[in-house]
Amino acid sequence: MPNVRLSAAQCAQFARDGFLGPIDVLSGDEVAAVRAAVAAVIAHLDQHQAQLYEVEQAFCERPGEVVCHFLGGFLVHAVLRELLFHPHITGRCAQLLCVDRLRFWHDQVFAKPPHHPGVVPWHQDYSYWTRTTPACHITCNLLLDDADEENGCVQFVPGSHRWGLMPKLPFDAPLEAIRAQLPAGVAWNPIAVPVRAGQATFHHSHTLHGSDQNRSARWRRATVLNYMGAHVRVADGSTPLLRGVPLLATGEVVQGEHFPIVWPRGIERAADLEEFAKPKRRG
Ligand SMILES: O=C(O)CCC(=O)C(=O)O
Repeated sequence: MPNVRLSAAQCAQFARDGFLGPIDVLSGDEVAAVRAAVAAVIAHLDQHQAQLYEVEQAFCERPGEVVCHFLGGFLVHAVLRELLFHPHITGRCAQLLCVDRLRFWHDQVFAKPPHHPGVVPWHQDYSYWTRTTPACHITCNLLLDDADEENGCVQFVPGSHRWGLMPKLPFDAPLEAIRAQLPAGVAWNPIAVPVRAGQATFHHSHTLHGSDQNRSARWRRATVLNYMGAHVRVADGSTPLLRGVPLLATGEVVQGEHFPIVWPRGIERAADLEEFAKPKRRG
């Protein structure tokens, strides 16, 4: 098992600010493989659409204006499936979330082509995840291209994970839309975090974050891994939590082949990979 322990100072920084990074995660070869996998899925997004959990509707309608965003890349590409279990990601997430057992929730891709006007509006991840409880979730944002302010790197508001839950906004909302919803008296002091390809940031489920448009001639692609404590349950079992996932009852632990335990690396892993390798029709 590689040593993936973060220092006490890094854990304290995450607890104080609600985010941490950049942290080295992937080798050069690994990031090249994930970048190629993401590019392959994007190149045939229309063919993969039925198998993915979701492709952002506003992007499908206005790809020249809205950021390319989809959920469930792990369902269609073996390299993205393997990534869920990467110990440099899962070990750090388990440590920052202070859990012994970490469960995969879902993955996402955010891709901004050169000179693209799309933004990711300021949001809190948990505002999209209230059908699961308790809020014991964490996000790893892994960069596949070098990201900086010019090509729209992610920005975070330090301390905003302590501001309570704000409303969920549409993905194609203006960058600053959440500003009208902030609690009274809070300090709005966003920090842009430049990250190199193969590095990641980690953020708390309530930390406000967003990203501006890509004003550069370079791509800015990120694959995002979302995890939760193994004890997280279904808060609303009225419909499947994600498209194509078996229905789980309200109160049941979120579990099953789509939501494997990823830390410690367990026996669920081999069976899961085999299951997802089988061709399926979804949607
Ligand atoms: O990559 C981005 O621009 C946004 C990412 C994001 O929303 C996330 O990592 O949760």
